[in-house]
Amino acid sequence: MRRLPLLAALLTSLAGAQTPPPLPSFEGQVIYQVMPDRFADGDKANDMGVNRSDPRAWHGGDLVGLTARLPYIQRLGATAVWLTPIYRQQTANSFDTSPYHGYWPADFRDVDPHFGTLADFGGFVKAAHGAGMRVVLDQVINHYGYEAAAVKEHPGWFNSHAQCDASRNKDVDCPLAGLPDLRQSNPEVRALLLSNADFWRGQGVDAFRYDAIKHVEGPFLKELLARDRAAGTWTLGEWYGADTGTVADWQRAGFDSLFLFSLQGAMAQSIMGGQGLGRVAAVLDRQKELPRPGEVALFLDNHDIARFAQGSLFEDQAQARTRYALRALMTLKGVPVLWQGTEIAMRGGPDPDNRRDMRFEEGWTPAEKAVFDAARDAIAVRKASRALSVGSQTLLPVPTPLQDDLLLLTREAGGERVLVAWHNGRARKTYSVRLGTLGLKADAQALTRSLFAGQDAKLSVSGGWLHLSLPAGDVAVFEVGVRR
Ligand SMILES: [Ca+2]
Ligand SMILES: [Ca+2]
Repeated sequence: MRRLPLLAALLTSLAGAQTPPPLPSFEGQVIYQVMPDRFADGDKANDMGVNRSDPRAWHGGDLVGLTARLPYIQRLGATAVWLTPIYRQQTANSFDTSPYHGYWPADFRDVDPHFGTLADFGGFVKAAHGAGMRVVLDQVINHYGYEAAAVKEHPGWFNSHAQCDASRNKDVDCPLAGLPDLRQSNPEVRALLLSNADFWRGQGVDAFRYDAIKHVEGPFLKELLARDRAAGTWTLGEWYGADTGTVADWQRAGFDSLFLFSLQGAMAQSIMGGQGLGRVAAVLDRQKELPRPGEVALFLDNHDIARFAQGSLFEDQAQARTRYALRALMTLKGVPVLWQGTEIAMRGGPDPDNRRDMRFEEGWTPAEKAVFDAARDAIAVRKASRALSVGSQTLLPVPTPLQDDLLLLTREAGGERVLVAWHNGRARKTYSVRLGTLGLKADAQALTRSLFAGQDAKLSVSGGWLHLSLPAGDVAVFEVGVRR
């Protein structure tokens, strides 16, 4: 009788050895981030306590409104939607702020009535999948809301003051912003959180964005990630401020992806702040440290930091540089994530000003429409090119005197090659660089224009030289025959 389980185990391991399941992947996807309360109001009947003139109050957006606006997101070209949390929230305000943002959960297995119902969420998932889009749902695993009933009902689920004081890892065992801090090593908490993931997976969710992983117990996270991976659920961790080394560590620990905050900071300083491109090159140069560089989440801004466009005093300059940054983002290896409104260069300072209500075509200025058109075009160019969407990426050694203003890289997949040029100069300029200096070989190539629409950028190759004519503050992509 004891031999049967052994035989079964042997057969299972043999089957496993034959076909290891592929790792969940979002390479080639473009994610659009939505905060449902601030996106689209499709049902006035659930607008309890809504006050749109108060940036800290509920604004009325909901799942029905989001579902109705899916064609907008699809027209932009995104292939996946990330929703910030939709859980049932604490009903009270804290710090004069309502829980419109979703990060103060009271019940992890229900939808807040402001957003609609679980059936509304099911309707959204069905519509998204019907449009060929994936759904990424925000999961909170570190805390409950301040006023959640569970805090009084299950005090043993939370780290006490004494446990926080005694801890050698305060990031993990002490409250984040004073929020009731879940003790994941408590068996009941562990079981609750693991089954929460199963519950939302059961609603058809394709991927989880895990909030505040810096503050969650590591052994629990690893167990959670192993279960997600086995179920085919892609995982995206938010480690606030993560650089390449942190992303690499957590990819090795089981996350498919983390947000690369260091690239966000470098792009804000270089592109919006007008500083040299050296910071960006320094981040991209570390790509080789990543176990899975194609999965890393790349972004310009999100709901926790000031808007990318806020980096300029002038609206026209902010729009021009956001267009430049959107094009830049679409040339990089990784998974681009666009926060609602960045595609029209929405402005706004730190929370809650960065969460202004989304505006659609009927409310745009011609300049905002132009930014949207450039974003849509850049996404389309990326998706049409295997090299840009999933190809390898090689940073080229630009001569030192040019490094502030010029960043060059190649993307390559199969026989398809493109050369990407980021130009940070304040004026149009022509560059001639020896191919040998860049580590490239090439046959002569007649004048080639950038793949991005409405852009006067040109490349040619002759006599061992690469010639580039680039507009001020912009990114161009060229199909090329150059080889490394
Ligand atoms: Ca509503
Ligand atoms: Ca914690």
